[in-house]
Amino acid sequence: MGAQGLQFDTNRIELSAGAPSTIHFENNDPGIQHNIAIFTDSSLGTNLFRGEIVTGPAAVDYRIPPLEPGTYYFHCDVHPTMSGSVVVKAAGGGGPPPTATPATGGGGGGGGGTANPSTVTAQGLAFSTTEIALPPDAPSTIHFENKDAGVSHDIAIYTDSSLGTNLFRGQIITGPASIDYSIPPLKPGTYYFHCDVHPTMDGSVTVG
Ligand SMILES: [Cu+2]
Repeated sequence: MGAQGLQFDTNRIELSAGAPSTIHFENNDPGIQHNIAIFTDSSLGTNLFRGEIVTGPAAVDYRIPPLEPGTYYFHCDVHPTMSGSVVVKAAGGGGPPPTATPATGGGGGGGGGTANPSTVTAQGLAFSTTEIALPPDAPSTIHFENKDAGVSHDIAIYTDSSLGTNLFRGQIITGPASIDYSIPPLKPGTYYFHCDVHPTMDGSVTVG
């Protein structure tokens, strides 16, 4: 994986449980320091791994110790809003995991650490989730809570991380405040969201 433009190129890292693994990390930001640190959760409860900070352009192979199955949190210690989830899957028996199966099942991102995917909180310049699941072809609602006093945030949805086409732009609210965003019907697919004020606060929208 890599970092460029103060963003990671993924907000999801998948590892196998119970065995050491390696993350090849490329920092493509010249003169800027990044790393990957893994924590039990987004409150940074317990640090499970802390990668050496590297100044771009540079690459490093991080050797990750064996982790229990579960969903964890990673960020860049230098830029904590660069963040995402680490999914550690049981090695299990049999064949390879069904990585080719898209998450088309109803309800979307189950099993993760997010209680209700249609509620998103912004706190400490970070969203509470990097994955929002919405129903296909129907209007939906995202309840958005901005808990950052005096700080403005919104949620905007785009076709992809290049911001190709804007699909929804929520009203910017200054915390503490909350709002119900009415999302128009979207086709099944995977989209991108971020805060227009803080574009490194971002994640994916799964419609399906
Ligand atoms: Cu923001």
